[in-house]
Amino acid sequence: MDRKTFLKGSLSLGALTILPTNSMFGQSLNELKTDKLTDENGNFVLAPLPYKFDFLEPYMDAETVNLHYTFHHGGAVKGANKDMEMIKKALADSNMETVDFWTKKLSYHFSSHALHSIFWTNLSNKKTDPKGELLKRIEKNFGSYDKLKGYIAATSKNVDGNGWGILAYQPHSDSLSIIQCENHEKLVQWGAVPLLVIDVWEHAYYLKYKNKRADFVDALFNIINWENVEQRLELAIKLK
Ligand code: MN3
Repeated sequence: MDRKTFLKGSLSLGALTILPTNSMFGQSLNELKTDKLTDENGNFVLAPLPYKFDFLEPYMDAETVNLHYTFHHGGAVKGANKDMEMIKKALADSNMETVDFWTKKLSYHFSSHALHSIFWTNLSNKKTDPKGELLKRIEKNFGSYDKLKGYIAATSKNVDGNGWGILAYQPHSDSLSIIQCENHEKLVQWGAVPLLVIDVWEHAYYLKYKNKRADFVDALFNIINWENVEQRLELAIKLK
């Protein structure tokens, strides 16, 4: 297969991430029980936010959620669609240098879309704690829930510039691990399935927390939806 054929084939691959069933977030599920990132034509779509803008108050204020979802996540979706269009056009013109340019942009925009789609469902308006299989694995892989909290909080707070702290399932070792991500697409570990993603871009907290990223990360532990994380883990194990 030459490179052009390969790229054309890969355009239809929506790297879908998983979303659980039987939750309040069920409306964003598609028939594959994945996060809904694309429509039936393969265009990227912004799924409805699974709650109202003020749902996460007071830890995440309504204005931040509105701007974050509408313009940052929404902007990534628009960007990814444009990138895809430009790649198709450049392929049709056999202009591979231009393909490279837009592919890089697509990596950034698509990764933003995928991570934000998980992020919204990872949050809730009530405090939960990990239990069941998730808690068992947290204790096995990190020692305790408190230790995991410390690790993922530090990883998130210490991102250079904008990025994410991520709790992921590693199918190769059947274990949980913590990944630090810069921007949306750097330091990626192929194969890892993100279960919990913590957005530490300034747009996620600056209106309310100003320059206090650490306070924002600590506050997030009041609204993490551990049930969603557990459902994502169960599905990741099943799909292994
Ligand atoms: Mn963000």
